[in-house]
Amino acid sequence: MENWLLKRARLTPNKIGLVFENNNWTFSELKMCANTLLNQLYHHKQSLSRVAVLGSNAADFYHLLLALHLGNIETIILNNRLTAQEIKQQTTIAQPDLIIFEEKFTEKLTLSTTDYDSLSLESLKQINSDTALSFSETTIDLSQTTTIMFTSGTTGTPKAVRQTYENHWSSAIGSALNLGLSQDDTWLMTVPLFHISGYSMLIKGLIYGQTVCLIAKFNPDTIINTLTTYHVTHLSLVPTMLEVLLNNPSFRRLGSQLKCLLLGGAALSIDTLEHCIRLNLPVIQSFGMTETASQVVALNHHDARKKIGSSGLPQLAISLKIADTVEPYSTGEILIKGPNVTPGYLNSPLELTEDGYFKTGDLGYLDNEGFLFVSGRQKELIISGGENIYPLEVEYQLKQLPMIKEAAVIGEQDTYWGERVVAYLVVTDIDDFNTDALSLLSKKIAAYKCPKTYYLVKELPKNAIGKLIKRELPNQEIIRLI
Ligand code: S0N
Ligand code: AMP
Ligand code: MG
Ligand code: MG
Ligand code: MG
Repeated sequence: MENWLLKRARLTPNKIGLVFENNNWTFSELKMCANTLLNQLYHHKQSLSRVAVLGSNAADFYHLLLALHLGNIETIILNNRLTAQEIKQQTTIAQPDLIIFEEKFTEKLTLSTTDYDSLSLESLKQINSDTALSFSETTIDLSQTTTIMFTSGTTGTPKAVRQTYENHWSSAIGSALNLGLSQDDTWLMTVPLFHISGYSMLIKGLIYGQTVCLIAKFNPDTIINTLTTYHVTHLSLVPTMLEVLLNNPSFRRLGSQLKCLLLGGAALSIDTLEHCIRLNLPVIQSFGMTETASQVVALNHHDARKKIGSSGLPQLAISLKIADTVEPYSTGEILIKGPNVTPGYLNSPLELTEDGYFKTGDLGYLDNEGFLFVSGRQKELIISGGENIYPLEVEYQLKQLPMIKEAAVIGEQDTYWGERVVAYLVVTDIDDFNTDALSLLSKKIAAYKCPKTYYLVKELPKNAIGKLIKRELPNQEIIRLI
């Protein structure tokens, strides 16, 4: 297959491919930007097979991702909310040949600079590349890994998910078959480019030939302005973003003009769904993961009323079943097989059933018509505002802090975040406990992982053999609240 950017620039050169802050780029211009950057990159280093990038939702970073796609260079896309320590851990796992970062993130690389060749995007753009280095016109081998994204691991060590061209291709085609496709569709991107929720839109832009309106930071006013100025038809959101937008009267009015409000990354509350249906908002609830290159199950908005709470039907190429049951309404682990599923992690084996299904770690059931209802999780995971947090990682870091003897972290239901991270702590001296120590945590782990509330307790609930019983934590007597 021909490289998607090259092919797209040939098919629809004059169509707008990207809009960002009052500027726009046709697909032909996007190809030129990517070509220039790739040339500059090769002037910096001749041989590159894997590059890590740390950037934000901005045109230059979008161009960089396209350049790496054009050069067929495996791209590790780092979450820019992580701390220097977490980035160090991930680069150690993924071993890039080079790290390219936006200058505003320089301090996040202080721990990695000595180990890796790194270059800011700003200085990359300054490299004199008058002499064009020839790089062969790339064709795509579908089985090849093109992107790597980290997802939280149950053991506290993040897992590096490999995403092949085939994963992205199947995801884009499967999604189009479900959601429909028209030449005039315009997708607004306010989810991060570093998550598959955002990056999958960049890929869809190339494959479908659609315009992507990129937004630097989630903000209702910017979203509303963009919706009106650019005739946006599609908008991807996590539930927290939808909650914010629903409080805005202009959005409640404008949203019904959209074709698709794609919701993913976490469960949406039934109340919110019903509210959307009353407002005639075209909400499409979906289920997907980094490991499946975005949504693999989606609920058509025509079925939304009939199947309230369901994530919908699997895409055409996706086989989905519930572990250990064939009975409808029987709950078990959600198992998935199909071309969207990652071939594996860089640093740990992919958990598959004997018949080759990917074990999602999520719980759910199918109704009598095969609609999926996600009902919980087997894996110990908290999802706050669409970001994943593994309690073990937070507990480990808390226990490293002075005066903390024991720590247990759980998610509490929250109307805004979906789940909010809270910690129960046993400290050495409750009266003298210095809360300043807790602020050290945000140097270790991303701020979104840090507990929003701390409960100081005398002891943690344990069973006879000393194992923590997390479900009993909310019943513990709270001595002090921070
Ligand atoms: C919800 C967001 C936008 C909140 O961020 P915001 O408002 O920009 O916050 P800041 O101003 O940066 O910070 C303010 C304070 O809030 C804390 N904070 C920020 N985010 C969180 C969070 N998630 N949880 C808890 N706290 C948070 C900051 O730390 C700061 O605190 P202080 O002041 O103490 O420093 C933002 O979180 C966001 O962008 N979330 C979305 C992430 C996302 O896209 N997740 C999806 C991941 N999953 C997938 O990609 C697979 C599914 C999928 O593909 C998909 C998903 C959605 C839609 C479509 C699809 C698809 O299938 O295509
Ligand atoms: P990530 O690894 O960041 O891509 O997050 C994927 C996880 O988000 C899944 O394994 C689920 O736990 C959760 N998730 C995604 N979609 C839904 C949904 N519709 N309902 C409930 N949880 C979801
Ligand atoms: Mg550096
Ligand atoms: Mg995950
Ligand atoms: Mg985020």
